[in-house]
Amino acid sequence: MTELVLHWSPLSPFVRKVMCCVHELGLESRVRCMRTKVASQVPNLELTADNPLIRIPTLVLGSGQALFDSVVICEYLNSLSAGASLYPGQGDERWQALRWQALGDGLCDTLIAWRHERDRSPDQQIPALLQGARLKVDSTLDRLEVEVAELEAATFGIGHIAIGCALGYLGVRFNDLDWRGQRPMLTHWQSEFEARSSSQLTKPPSQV
Ligand SMILES: N[C@@H](CCC(=O)N[C@@H](CS)C(=O)NCC(=O)O)C(=O)O
Repeated sequence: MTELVLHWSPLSPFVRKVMCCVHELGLESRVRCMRTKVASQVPNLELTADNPLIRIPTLVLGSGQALFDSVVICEYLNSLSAGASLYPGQGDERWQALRWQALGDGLCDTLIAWRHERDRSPDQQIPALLQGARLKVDSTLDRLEVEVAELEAATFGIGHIAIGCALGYLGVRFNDLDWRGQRPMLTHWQSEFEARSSSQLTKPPSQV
């Protein structure tokens, strides 16, 4: 079978999302991870040929064509699986799964933007951006706390993976943020997510 090459990095929550799908779908033997460094301020020009956006995850197929972003890659991987599926076929369940995926991915986007702003020297930071990011992260976590019962009732899939990886990224880059205190149900849900084998196998190394 043709080998798929994944441009990979250990701390990227979007790469982790793809790798969780790989493990959930039993596709480990088909995917080879290639360590690829990216940074928004130092574009990795070698990646341009596979992805003009110069981002990871990027998945190079046997044909040489490369797929991006994580949304497309995860659905492609799902299409390779003969048995398991991470996507409900149709109706409300499908839209809810895709909505949860958007919520998890959007949370990661906001956290990454927040981190970039936070890492600038204090005299260059824009307070409104920092406050806006905090507000969006808090409101997303509050909404997830309300939706935990629904998450638990739904068949595990792409939405759960996206949200679990976003919460994991909080632990990697925002350890100082006490998000768990007021959100006991989401805290419990995350510990169950982290106990899954796909989650254990993709756990990011502690903050570097
Ligand atoms: N929407 C994209 C987001 C991917 C993304 O933001 N990747 C980050 C790493 S976590 C990246 O490549 N950043 C480099 C850059 O933006 O220049 C996805 O779902 O894959």
